[in-house]
Amino acid sequence: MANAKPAVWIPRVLSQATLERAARDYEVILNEADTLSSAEDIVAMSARVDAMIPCHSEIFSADVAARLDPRLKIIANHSVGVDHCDLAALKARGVTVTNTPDVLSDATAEIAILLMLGAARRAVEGDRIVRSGGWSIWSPSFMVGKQVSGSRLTIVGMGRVGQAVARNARGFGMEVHYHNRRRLDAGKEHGAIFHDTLEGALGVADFLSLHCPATAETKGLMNAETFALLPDGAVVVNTARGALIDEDALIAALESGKVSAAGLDCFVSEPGGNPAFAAYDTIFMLPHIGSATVRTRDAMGFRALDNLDAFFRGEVPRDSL
Ligand code: 8YV
Repeated sequence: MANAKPAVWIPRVLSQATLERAARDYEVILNEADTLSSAEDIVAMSARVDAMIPCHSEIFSADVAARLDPRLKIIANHSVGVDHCDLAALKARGVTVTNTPDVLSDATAEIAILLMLGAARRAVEGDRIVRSGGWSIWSPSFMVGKQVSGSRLTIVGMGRVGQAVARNARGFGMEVHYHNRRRLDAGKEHGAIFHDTLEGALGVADFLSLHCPATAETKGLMNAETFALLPDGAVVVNTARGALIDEDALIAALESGKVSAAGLDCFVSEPGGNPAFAAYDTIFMLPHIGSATVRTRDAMGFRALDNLDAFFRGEVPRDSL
């Protein structure tokens, strides 16, 4: 590090190991209250620091980007998703933006599998029945769900997380299909069946798992028309971004039986989620915890710090966007 340590704003409480390393190498301003920051907070802080390590919860819109103080040089995100950043506007202001790919793929894939199993095998309803003391019958026709093994799984977005989900799904004996902008190299497909159209991939999706970023093109990817393409009784899982699903259309698909269950770790509105979903035992919900393991939080924090270190050494950080 150079003599004067660069100043870094950390607006959320990251893992202990991350905070310790950050404090060793930088002048850290930490929001110990771990509260959400407004556009005004972000703009005001940009005059006090050279760098920020935000999460997906801090929004760098075009408006915020335009008002940033020129002191701020780099936003080293503690997230792989960067839909909270207007990349073009930040680039226009000369701000470097990085993310944390790879290190959260396995943890997020685990949550996708948990949601898939929980939704298919009626975990919400089962837990409620036992927990409430309301388990008064048992019958072979009681709580019958949809079998995961031997079913077809369609993955939309076959990047790092999608490939980790495919790996796990093969362990369950699922037949993996996928739709992606580009077909994977044969060495990475491991037998997964490529569909060059979303329509084709949805048509075989007994189970559907979404793993693409939220962009203008993917917003509302699953809507009334695309839900209609699924096989009857499909199970829909989303660990990517809430914006990929039209939530009213999902409710309509659950009501009609087109979708038998859903597993969601992300929602259009976060934190909080969609209150209308609470009425449905067929929706297994988690509060955006895909990457929330001790090991992965440390890895995300260290990856963000690696990017900062490279930047302040005068190098191009490996995860520059
Ligand atoms: C995180 C995420 O929970 O990386 C992402 O894009 O959505 C999640 O892994 C979050 O961003 C943590 O900062």
